[in-house]
Amino acid sequence: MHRLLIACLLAATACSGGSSSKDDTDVAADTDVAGSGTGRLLLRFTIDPDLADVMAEPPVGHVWGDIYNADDIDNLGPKKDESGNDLPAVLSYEAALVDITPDGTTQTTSEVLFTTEALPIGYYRAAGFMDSDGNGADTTSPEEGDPVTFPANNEFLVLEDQDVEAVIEFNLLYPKGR
Ligand SMILES: [Ca+2]
Repeated sequence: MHRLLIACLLAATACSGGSSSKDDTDVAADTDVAGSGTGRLLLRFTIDPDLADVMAEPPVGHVWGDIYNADDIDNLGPKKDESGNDLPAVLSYEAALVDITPDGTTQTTSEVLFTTEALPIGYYRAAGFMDSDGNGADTTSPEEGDPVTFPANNEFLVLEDQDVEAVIEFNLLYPKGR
C-alpha cells in the first residue's frame, strides 16, 4: 500500500517536471466526492534519496504544514477567493524531530507522526516543509534549501470511518530568493 502510494507520488513528480500544474488542476476540478461522513488522515513523511543527497544537511528536523481541500491549492500555492485572498487551509499540522534520512539509496518513511481531526470525506492536499537547518525558533517559514512539498503531488482521499495513512513526500528544496 505505502510502496504503491510512494511510487505514484514519484511518478507524478517525474511527470510534472515540477513546473506545470495544468494537468493537476484538471484533475482537481473533479475531486468532489459524493456522500457524507468523515475520516482521518495519519501523516507520515518521506523524501527521495536523490533529493536528500543534494541537501546541505540531513533531512532531519521539525515539520510544519497545512492540509487544504484539494481544489483550493496547486503547486504554486493556495488559490484565491473572489477578493484576491488565499483560500484557507483546513488544518495545520506539525511533527517534531522527524528523521527521514535515507539508508543509502533506500528511501526512509517515518512512522505516523500526526493524526488529523475527523475530516469530511473527499480529496485533500498537503503543503509543508521541513526545518532541516534547525532555526525554527527564529522562523517557521521555509527558507532556501528546506525541503518542501508540491501540494498537487501530495493528494490524499479521506474515506468514511477510516484512518487513511498519508505519506507526505518532500519534492524539492526551497529555492533562493522566494
Ligand atoms: Ca529553517
